[in-house]
Amino acid sequence: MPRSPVAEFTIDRVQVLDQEGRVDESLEPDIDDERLLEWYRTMKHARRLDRRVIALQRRGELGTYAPSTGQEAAQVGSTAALSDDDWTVPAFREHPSALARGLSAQGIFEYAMGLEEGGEPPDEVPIMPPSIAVGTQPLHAAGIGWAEAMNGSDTVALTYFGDGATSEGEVYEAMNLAGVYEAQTIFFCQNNQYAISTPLSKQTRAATLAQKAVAAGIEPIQVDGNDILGVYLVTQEAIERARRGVPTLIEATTYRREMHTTADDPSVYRTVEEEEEWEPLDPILRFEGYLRERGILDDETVTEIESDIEEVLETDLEAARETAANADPADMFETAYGDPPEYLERQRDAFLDDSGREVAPADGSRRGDGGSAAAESGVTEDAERLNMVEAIRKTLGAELERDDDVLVYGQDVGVDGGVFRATQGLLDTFPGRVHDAPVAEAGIVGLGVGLSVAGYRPVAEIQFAGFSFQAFSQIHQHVSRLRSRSRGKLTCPMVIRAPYGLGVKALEHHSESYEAGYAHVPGLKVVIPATAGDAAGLLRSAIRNPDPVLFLEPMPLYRAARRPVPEEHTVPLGEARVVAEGTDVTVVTWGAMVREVEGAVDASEVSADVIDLRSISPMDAETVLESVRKTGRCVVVHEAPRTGGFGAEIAARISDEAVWHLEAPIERVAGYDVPVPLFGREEAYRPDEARIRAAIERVASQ
Ligand SMILES: Cc1ncc(C[n+]2csc(CCOP(=O)(O)OP(=O)(O)O)c2C)c(N)n1
Repeated sequence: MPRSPVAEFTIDRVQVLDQEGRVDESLEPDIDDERLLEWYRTMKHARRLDRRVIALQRRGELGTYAPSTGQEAAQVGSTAALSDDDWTVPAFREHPSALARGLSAQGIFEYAMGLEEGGEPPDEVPIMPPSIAVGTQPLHAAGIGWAEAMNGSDTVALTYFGDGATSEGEVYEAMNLAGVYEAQTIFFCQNNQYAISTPLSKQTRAATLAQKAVAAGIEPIQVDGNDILGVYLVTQEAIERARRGVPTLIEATTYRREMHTTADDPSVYRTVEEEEEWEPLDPILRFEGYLRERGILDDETVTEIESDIEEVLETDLEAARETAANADPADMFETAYGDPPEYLERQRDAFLDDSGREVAPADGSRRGDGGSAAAESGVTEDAERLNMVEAIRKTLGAELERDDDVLVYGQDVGVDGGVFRATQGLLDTFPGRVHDAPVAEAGIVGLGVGLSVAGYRPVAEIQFAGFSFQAFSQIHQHVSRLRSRSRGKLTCPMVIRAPYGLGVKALEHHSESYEAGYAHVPGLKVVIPATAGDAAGLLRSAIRNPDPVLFLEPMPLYRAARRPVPEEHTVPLGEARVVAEGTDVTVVTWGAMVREVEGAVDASEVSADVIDLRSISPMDAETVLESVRKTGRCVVVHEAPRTGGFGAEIAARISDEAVWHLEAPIERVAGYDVPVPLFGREEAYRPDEARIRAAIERVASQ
């Protein structure tokens, strides 16, 4: 039998109410009249909300809005199947679902007014704020569903996304990861036939979207998405399966009857005839037919419901207008961080006093105590001596021990102990809390958002920092912004560890140093230890920090000399370390370059302050500035390409606040502006002692 089928699949489609609103009694769910009327009311509410928002948008009062007209059954039917504790993880068109969860339209109006207030989830409803980046939020539902599975709870997470989103890799990653981790997650795809102007036929060659579940090994089902009873039924079944650790992809076929958003004109890409074909299939019409047939709806009730909705919408709109009238622009500073950098406070002060200039006090009074010559503050010689990788491993173990919410996961971190052995042995000591992950960086980071929301403190490993780019969307769009998006209600205190930098002669993409790019992501903190003690101290602080932290581990230092690392050692984020004190020049650096700089300074006759920045974001500008005010000279050394590197930011800060103290131009010793070469030319690219020494001597001699 040289060739035989190894897998076969079928996709079922469910319809309970046919196109005329006739019910298939064998499938009809048992729902009481009051509840059915409530669903109807919510659908009408959402429909009317669309009309109201579109009118207000046309008048210029509201901004861009994505209507849900035509998709009410898909959303209300699925949300109705959830319990109060279950999560919904929406995209941006899920107004009927939000109303079905008991949210008022006030938030929807506010969001359309461009106010974060509208995305702030109410305390009592487990719902994520809107997610605008297509296809990115299913990973969060996978993370929540995984967390709930680990908690042994019955809670599930249901995420909404569109047909277009199924073309995004992150949606596949989400389904695949949910399958692997037996996450209690339901993936609800509203196939409304279009992604803006792109019809389904141009989105995929697949005959159904439901079958995309098959590749991920989760359950597929298709339902007539304009049939609220069918949607309710399949969602109920999916919830039951999810509670047993079997995720489902539901494809609800429907039609977006309005424009994509208020900025869109559908007449450009579809015909009126096509729109008219869908008219009789409208979900509200069909449900109304069923309710009338059942004898629980008549013209009078419809009128009553409609006028009640008008009243409620008016009240909600007024409340939203009031929010807008009282919205404080300075609010944007309040929720970017749980533990904000002090310079953000100065930016806020400058914003508030309209001076437009944020200046630190010249006496350096805001300086942290990191700027002391006690090279590794708190490190005593009698502490256990560890190299960096041992220090990281030990700290991870200690934090797993200390806090049950800490969870370690990533590629090969379990049995293998990580490719650098940073997690070796942890799986044995903490079974169930150390997890191998599939090769899916966006997935690994995106899961962390869901895990965080569900109460965990995820410590994820990206195998090499050069592959963090695969996760950049999640880091930039969600990890760093969840706190501000939800106005502090939901946070993502995750740590993303990644081996980083040049020096181990690895393959392409294994040696990048993109700290400047990550420092450019507000809401995210970026740290780079240069010693074993700092690795332990910074990692411990990072895990306990309320904000997400990217923790970059210089590979050539992993197995450098063992240094004393005290138990329970912590190093505050945002404080530089003064490695050596001198008088003539300030050298600022971090990571593996610290060692090179020390060598260069030792080899030269120049008396230098050597500052290991340790935290790239927030950076300890005061320690740098104070030193430059003393020496009048500065050299910045980093591996990353010179242009746009973090050295430019340091030079700018010196220009802002200490330029009159300078006696020579600032020099940057950096990688060249070329892609990091393969290791055959790595030595030529990487700043070495000779280049650094020459720069220090040049600057010192001016
Ligand atoms: C990652 C990303 N790419 C592009 C966009 C711009 N965009 C907004 S909505 C949309 C189409 C989404 O289609 P679909 O997933 O079918 O959802 P629908 O809008 O139909 O609800 C696009 C391309 C975006 N928001 N995010």
